[in-house]
Amino acid sequence: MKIEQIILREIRMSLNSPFETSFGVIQDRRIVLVEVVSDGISGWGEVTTGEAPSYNSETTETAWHVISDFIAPLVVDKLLQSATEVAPLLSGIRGHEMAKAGVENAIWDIEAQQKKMALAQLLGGTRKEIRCGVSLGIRENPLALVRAVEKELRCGYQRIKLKIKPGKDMEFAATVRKEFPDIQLSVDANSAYTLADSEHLKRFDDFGLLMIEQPLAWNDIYSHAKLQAQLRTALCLDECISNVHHAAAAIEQGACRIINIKLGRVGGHSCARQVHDLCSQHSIPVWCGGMLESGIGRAHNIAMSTLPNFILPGDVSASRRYWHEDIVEPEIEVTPQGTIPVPSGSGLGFEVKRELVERLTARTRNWNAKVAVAT
Ligand code: OSB
Ligand code: MG
Repeated sequence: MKIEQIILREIRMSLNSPFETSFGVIQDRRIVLVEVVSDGISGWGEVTTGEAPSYNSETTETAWHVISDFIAPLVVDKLLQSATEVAPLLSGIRGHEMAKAGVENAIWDIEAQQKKMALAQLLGGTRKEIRCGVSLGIRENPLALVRAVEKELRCGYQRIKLKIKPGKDMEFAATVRKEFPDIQLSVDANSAYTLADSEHLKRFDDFGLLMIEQPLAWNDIYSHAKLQAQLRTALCLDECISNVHHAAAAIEQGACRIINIKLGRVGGHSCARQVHDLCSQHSIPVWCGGMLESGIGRAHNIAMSTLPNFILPGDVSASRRYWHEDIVEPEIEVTPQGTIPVPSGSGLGFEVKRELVERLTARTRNWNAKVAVAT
């Protein structure tokens, strides 16, 4: 496939309600969308950066810069046999995984459409439906959290994850567990603790949690290994894993028993599949994390979650939990059993609502392949 055109757009979307994590409150999203055109086919990718460098080091603005000044010029006009060639092509650009993933994933969408296959099938996915959980932001008090959990359980979600931070942790988890003794429950601290808190964190062992996600620093696998050795509850790494070498180190050191895979954090479908396969070989279950994506990022998450080792329910939930109106149709819906049926149409299996995207667009940039001039 010849990469004929790359169109970068920043869209503005406001979440239905603010989402609070240990690093802050998220409300107004600035999302970079990547459209790549080859042989008249458009493929779409989403850059999953936050607006601030609080989850990892990337931001909407750094992704715009790195795609504009380094990635797009390298990719436009290239003749590729497969989307697997994109990661090696970009390997000279250090880091910036989310920026890279936005572009690589758009090219995966094109390849699937060219082969008239669902993206899930092209990736080697085996599931016809994926299992869904929800991630609940920090609430004012435990009672408000219990009400939120109740609502999600009524919708059928199979696992509830509670965001926590120091001071809004034990009492919240204890109250939810007491109210719902049998549900699959986990907590996510987004790096809000240190090893000095290990006595405190051990108290989570009383709550029968499925996992504790990323309690310690975003780039510190070593300390997670020290903590895991002191806990009965499984640790799950999120922020720490941005490539397959990180996953190998974490597994060998015993830093976690579960890994959350996010397409953006690891740089796209190629790397996500490598991490998936490595975890599979070591009997480490994986699940798909979320970054408050629009429908485009969500559709990529659904495709990835069909790989066989995505055993645990992911943070991939219905469009309506996030947005008044999503940018894909049909919007992503969850069954009363807490699953999403995997679409069978070619590529992502969802249509992008172009008019809506245009209306939400705050800025755009365009790269075109050189046109051959007849002499
Ligand atoms: O750590 O999983 C996380 C949102 C923003 C940044 C980090 C995380 C999250 C979530 C939300 O938990 C998951 C979702 O998209 O619903
Ligand atoms: Mg997380």
